[in-house]
Amino acid sequence: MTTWDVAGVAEELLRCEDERRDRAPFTDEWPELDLDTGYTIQDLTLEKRLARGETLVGVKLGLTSRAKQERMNVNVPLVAWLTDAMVLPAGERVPQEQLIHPRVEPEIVFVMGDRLEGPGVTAATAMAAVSIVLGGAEVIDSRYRDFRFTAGDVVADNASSGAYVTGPVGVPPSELDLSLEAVLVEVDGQVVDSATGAAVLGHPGEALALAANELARRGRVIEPGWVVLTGGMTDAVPIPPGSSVAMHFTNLGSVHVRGGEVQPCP
Ligand code: OOG
Ligand code: MG
Repeated sequence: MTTWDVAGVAEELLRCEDERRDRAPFTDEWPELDLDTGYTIQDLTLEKRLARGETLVGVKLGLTSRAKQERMNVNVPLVAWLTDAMVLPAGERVPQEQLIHPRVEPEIVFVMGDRLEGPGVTAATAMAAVSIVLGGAEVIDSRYRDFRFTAGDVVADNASSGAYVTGPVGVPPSELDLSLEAVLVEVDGQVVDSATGAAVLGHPGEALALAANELARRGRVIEPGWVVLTGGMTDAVPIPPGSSVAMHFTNLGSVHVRGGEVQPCP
């Protein structure tokens, strides 16, 4: 008999985050924790983040590329929340003292100009609401040991949110073909992976449309000024203390992420 319920899982996930403690996925004990239940838990954790003073700044997509879906063994794109506490200013080290086992992935990032309300949003209508496009890097940090989870677990865990960095170059969407926008992932000076925007559901605008339509189901809209991370274009790479990762985009500049200071886990 499981003793978990949505409120208990929401609390435990935030406690793990605060204490830098990983754990087994809840579905080991509560297999009924499906996508819908995961979203209910995710919304509860957002309420708790807001109640402790964080501000909602946007949304992130997860598992929008085949590279990510195959690696994480979850075959459905996800939507999760971004708050101001997740902003990592360019040039700052990964806050290792707050994280369990951070990994970094390259993402195409939108800043919204107009409100975007689903359902029925297409990639074209979604892109028309974007003000600027940026290169970015997301530092993900699952609360599940070894990043092992089902779709319900990872949705509940706010899609492994940790921190995100945005790049130095903002371009209006009309000036770029985002399917062809490429990124090279470099770890300590060695290229380890590459992709183009087409890796993200064919075009990152599809991810934005998906987010708007999914949020409509939850009674929410994408607001002007929000940041949208469209999902890792490649598999994520670990960023241990002392390492550095660079994401070099064709037109969106380079985003550098430096590993944190050595911090033994408690
Ligand atoms: C889930 C988070 C996914 C992305 O961009 O695909 C995500 C994970 O990989 O732990 O942020
Ligand atoms: Mg991501």
